[in-house]
Amino acid sequence: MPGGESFGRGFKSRHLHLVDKDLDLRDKMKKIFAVLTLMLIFAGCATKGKEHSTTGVIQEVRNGGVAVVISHEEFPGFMEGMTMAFDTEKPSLAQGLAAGDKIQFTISDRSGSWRISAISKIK
Ligand SMILES: [Cu+2]
Repeated sequence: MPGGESFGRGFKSRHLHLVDKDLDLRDKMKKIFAVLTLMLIFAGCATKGKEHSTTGVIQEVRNGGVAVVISHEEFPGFMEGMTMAFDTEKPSLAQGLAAGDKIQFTISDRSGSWRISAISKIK
């Protein structure tokens, strides 16, 4: 039937159009995902929340406690485990601490930079 054929063609071309749009959208999503991934890599540490605590091992105490390099466990929902340097709010916080010490510590957001606000030895 002629009517049926034209209905069939119409449906087919409309269907192909939808598939094209899907591919286009998937392509855009891939690009957006790639950009987001790069942003996360460059950001390194996200800045959500005001305080995070975890445990770690001191690798180095720098400048009499101005900064401490810590091999830290994950900050749940904030930062994966890694070795990195943290500034302290005050050098006295790191008093008595040395490389190899196991610690529990807290970092606090101080106008955009994360600093150690509490740190103590654990066994
Ligand atoms: Cu880190």
